[in-house]
Amino acid sequence: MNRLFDTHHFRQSRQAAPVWNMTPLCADRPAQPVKVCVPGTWESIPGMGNYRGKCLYEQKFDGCGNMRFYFEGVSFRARVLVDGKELATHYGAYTGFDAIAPELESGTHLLQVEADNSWGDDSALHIPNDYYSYGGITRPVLIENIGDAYLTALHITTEKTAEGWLAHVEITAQSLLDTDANYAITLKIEGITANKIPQPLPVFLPARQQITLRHTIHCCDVTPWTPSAPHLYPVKAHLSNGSAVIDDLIERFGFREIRLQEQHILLNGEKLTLKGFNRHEDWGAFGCSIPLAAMVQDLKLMQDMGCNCVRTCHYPNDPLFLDLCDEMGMLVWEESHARGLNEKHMLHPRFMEQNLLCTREMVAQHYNHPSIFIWGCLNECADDTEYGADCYRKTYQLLHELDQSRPMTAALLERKGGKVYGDSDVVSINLYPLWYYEGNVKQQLDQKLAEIDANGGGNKPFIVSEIGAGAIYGNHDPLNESKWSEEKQCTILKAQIEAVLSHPRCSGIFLWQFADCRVCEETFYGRPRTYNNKGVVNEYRQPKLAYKTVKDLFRK
Ligand code: ADA
Repeated sequence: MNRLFDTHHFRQSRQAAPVWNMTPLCADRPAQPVKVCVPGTWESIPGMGNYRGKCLYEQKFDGCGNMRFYFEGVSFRARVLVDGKELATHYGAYTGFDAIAPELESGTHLLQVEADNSWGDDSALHIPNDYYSYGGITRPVLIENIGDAYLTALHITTEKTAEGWLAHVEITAQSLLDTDANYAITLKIEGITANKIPQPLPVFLPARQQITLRHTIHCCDVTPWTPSAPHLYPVKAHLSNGSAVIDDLIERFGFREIRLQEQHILLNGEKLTLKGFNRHEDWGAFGCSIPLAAMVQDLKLMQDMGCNCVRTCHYPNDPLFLDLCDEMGMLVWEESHARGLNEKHMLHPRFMEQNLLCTREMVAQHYNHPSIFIWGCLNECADDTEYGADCYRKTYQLLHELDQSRPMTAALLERKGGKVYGDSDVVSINLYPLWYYEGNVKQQLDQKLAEIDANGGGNKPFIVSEIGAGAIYGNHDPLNESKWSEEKQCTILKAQIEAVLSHPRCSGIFLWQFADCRVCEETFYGRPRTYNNKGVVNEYRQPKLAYKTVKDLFRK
């Protein structure tokens, strides 16, 4: 399953068989295929816990005609071949991509995927970092039959007007034909009454090209999406060639409006106070390939602690997790991939291309999730240099071009200069008083806010995007004096949360972090267990004492 709802009723779309043959492509490992489960990470396989390199995944499939293969995520470089012919390559673990095999003869064919998580000069975003870049086909794979033309995207933007709700629909169709042809698209939002029954929209598709149509539906009897009543609507599009339906695409969305008013973030006109966590996609035994039931548990634990939001630090998340957030009313800060890149990293010749590609793919693929209330990018990069600030501005600009219905922000490091406070919609700061350095949390917030106000961020909402402290699960110090004890973590978190939530200028807090996560050994030897241990649950979701501290304060 790649989504929590059917995305097609007409198109033949199935998940690839879960067991694949996988062969490590490395001179010092036996080139013997082993059976592995997809989705999954190879680090879960005994003997491959630290493998950094390439593996070849293979499976046979039956097919004929035009076939499409959709990969929700391969970590972190991918090469896709059918019957030995390369069809697609992709960089970046956290966004989906497809490969089309045109006009296959009827019969059994071979699908091969080369996944590669080795560091390299071509990689600007995946570098040794304070989280682990796992290897493998880590998210679901779909195998689909498509015709001569098919629907590639369906985006809904909802707008609240004095007369009621509007749904602005953008739908994209792609031709695989060598000649121009005429088609028609019909659209239907299930569960609403529209003031006009939508008629088929004519679409002329030039040979091998794609066309995007725009259409606005005036909707009556709408139940808006809110965190306490997360009402969702399916929208169905059909593509026909005059006589018959040839493809369909189903998406799901919610009617809701995000607006900024001076220093506040409003959801459907009501002021938001955000209380949530930063969450890495990482789970002890499964790495970044988290089973659905474990995702549900994560959300239930966070909601039990009184959270209304989660930040997908530091990359786009599995759409299944976002679907769950839509259904469970959890607000999401979704972020494009980049963490802690200094100016040298940002000067990498591929950096901007890879950063903007990931940003584009994130917005295109996750546009319809009503739970996503803000886009983030470039966590703690070099916002203090002219060149770095320019990279921020270009990324912000792209986010604005791609989506005018949501604000954007970036989690900036407290101790940096901050040339870009005036450029984002919301100003967000990561700070670690009482953990990395001593001090008074309120005073540090006041100081930072004075600097932000004096540098263009004064009339904007302000979020504490990271704050927290570490503890090793099971390590106790009843005297509450030593770092890494569960008791000390509670003391620090209590002071941090109280200071932030009582500060009149703060729209919210994202604690660092929900669960302990594995880090790369190359640069983070200083982290005990080679884990970032600032979770309030450990990597197996066993609660530390801080779980109750957060719950008491968030639920107060
Ligand atoms: C940062 C960073 C996180 C993590 C955290 C920490 O601010 O954004 O990825 O590294 O600090 O634990 O120090």
